[in-house]
Amino acid sequence: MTPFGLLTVVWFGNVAHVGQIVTVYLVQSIRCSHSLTSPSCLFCSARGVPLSGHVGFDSMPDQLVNKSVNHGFCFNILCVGETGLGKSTLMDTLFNTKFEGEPTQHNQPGVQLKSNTYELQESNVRLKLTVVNTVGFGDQINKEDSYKSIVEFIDTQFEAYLQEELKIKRTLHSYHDTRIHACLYFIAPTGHSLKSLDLVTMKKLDSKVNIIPIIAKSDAISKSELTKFKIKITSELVSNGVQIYQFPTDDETVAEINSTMNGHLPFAVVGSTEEVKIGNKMVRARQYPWGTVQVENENHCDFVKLREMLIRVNMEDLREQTHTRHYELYRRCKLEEMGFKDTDPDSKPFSLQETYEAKRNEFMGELQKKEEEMRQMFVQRVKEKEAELKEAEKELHEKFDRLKKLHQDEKKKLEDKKKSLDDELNGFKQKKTAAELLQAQTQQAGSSATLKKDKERKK
Ligand SMILES: Nc1nc2c(ncn2[C@@H]2O[C@H](COP(=O)(O)OP(=O)(O)OP(=O)(O)O)[C@@H](O)[C@H]2O)c(=O)[nH]1
Ligand SMILES: [Mg+2]
Repeated sequence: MTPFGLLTVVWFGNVAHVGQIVTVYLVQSIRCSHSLTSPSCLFCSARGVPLSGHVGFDSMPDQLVNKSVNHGFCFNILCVGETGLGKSTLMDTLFNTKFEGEPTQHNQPGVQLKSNTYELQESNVRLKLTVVNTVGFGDQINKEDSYKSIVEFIDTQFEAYLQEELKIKRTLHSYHDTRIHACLYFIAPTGHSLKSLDLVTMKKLDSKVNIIPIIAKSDAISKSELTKFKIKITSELVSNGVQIYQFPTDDETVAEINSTMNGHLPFAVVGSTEEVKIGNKMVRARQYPWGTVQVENENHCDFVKLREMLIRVNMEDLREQTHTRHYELYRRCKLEEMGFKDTDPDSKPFSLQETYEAKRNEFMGELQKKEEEMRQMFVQRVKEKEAELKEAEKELHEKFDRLKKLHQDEKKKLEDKKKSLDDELNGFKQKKTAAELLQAQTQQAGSSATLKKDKERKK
């Protein structure tokens, strides 16, 4: 236990946020519970030294506030809701300005996300506000995939932040953080129940973003219907396991107002940029033939509650929740997907170096396995080709032998024929010679007989 027994701790939040979100979250008193010094206890092991005078580190909160004010803040709101539900009007009303934006046509082929960033300044505080709109949401006949582009958009912003974090040279202090801090989900003032599209979309988004459901154009519902509608929506969200953002109640300065406001969700809002004179004051209102709805009158709608909760009380918590809950989940899943882990199978701490080496070994092992497989496949192919070639060679040899034999037979036949023809020719030649001899003898006999006859005649 520290000599003081009581230690005041100023909690700054996540280190990755320092320089970016630098607000003092909590000044809390922590009492160390160990009666004897425990070496593992941070507070027991820290040696307490009594100060004999004012040193000045109690100005740390002021230093942080000054630094963050100089740096400025950023806040990103995603407005999800069907076309024409009053998203742009509500944004204009919330920030008391006129953001540009044209009404959307109902003939969009799919849902697109359109983002606009504005630099706002109030007193000496600068706010970089990004408003993202879901263009064409709920306009398609088949709305099955409507949530996909929203989920993709949110993940893309997380991925961009993760990539920045993983860089060797990080510039997170000047990085424009585009992660969505609050999702205003606009519910149509049907007075019935939530549409399937609303339930599916909210369910898909609840682990990625802080959802604040609001009933849009709530001047269209009567007071008694509105109470029932709110109860119905809340019970449907609970029964479908949709986690909406709860205003935090752990900080006692805002615990009471936040817990009361949690009971008012979903806020029933009315938006208008039109100013009407009520009494001697100009107020923002919507005028109808039967009366006027004042936007900032808490008896008329919950607009003021929404503004209080979203901008004045919980803006920082929304930013913190985005970083510590939603981004952390995305980051964890992504790193696990990439093979990083904090502990080994025996639950022993596993350093980044070890993870890298394990991953490298795994990769090298896989590479070797692939190489071996390829080698085996190559050998197999060569063997197959060799066998094919041998078979072809054998067939060729057989064909050659067959042809050779055929040729020899043919040759023998021809030789036999030649021999018989030669014999025939010889026989013919002998016969011819004999015939010629006979003919010569006959002629000789004939001429000697003629000569004898001529001699006898002369005689
Ligand atoms: N009754 C009523 N009408 C409203 C309210 N807010 C806005 N409107 C009207 O609804 C119409 C559409 O408002 P927008 O703010 O353009 O709606 P949006 O959701 O931005 O529309 P897209 O951007 O086209 O999707 C306008 O005529 C607004 O005056 C409201 O709270 N109550
Ligand atoms: Mg709009």
